[in-house]
Amino acid sequence: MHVELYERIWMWAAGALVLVFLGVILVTAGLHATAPPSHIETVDPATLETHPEFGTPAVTEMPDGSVKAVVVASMFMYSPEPIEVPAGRPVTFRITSSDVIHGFQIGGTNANAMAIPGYVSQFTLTFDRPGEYLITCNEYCGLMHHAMVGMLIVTGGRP
Ligand SMILES: [Cu+2]
Repeated sequence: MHVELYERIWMWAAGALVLVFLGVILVTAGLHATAPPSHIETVDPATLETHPEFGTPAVTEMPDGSVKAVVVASMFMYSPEPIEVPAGRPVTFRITSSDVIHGFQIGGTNANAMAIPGYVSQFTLTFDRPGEYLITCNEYCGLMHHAMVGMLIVTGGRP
């Protein structure tokens, strides 16, 4: 079978691109720059208000010195607001939604999770620098989606 030279070049180029994209995924996953969603943990969104953890979303300090931030996303806000965490210590975010799917993206970081009713999204992040970080919803969730923002305040450490 005869394949034209230019067609052959494009075929090899397309194949090379696929390999490059796969390589990028593997490298970023291996270096922890990106990671797939944490684990499968369910929570009943109908009884969220009486849930021992998500009933009173808050930031708590764990005995080992790490920090746990429990967050509930709902139309069109995040609770608690603002979320206040210390710098230089691992913060484990545990996020769910009480109504529809929301996004939870922390500007200036690689933190980007979905808040899905019935499921708990979890990831751990250490903030090196104190300051204010804007949290935005990046999943269309209703008429006021564009106004759904939250504030993350990182305190202490060196500026
Ligand atoms: Cu939204």
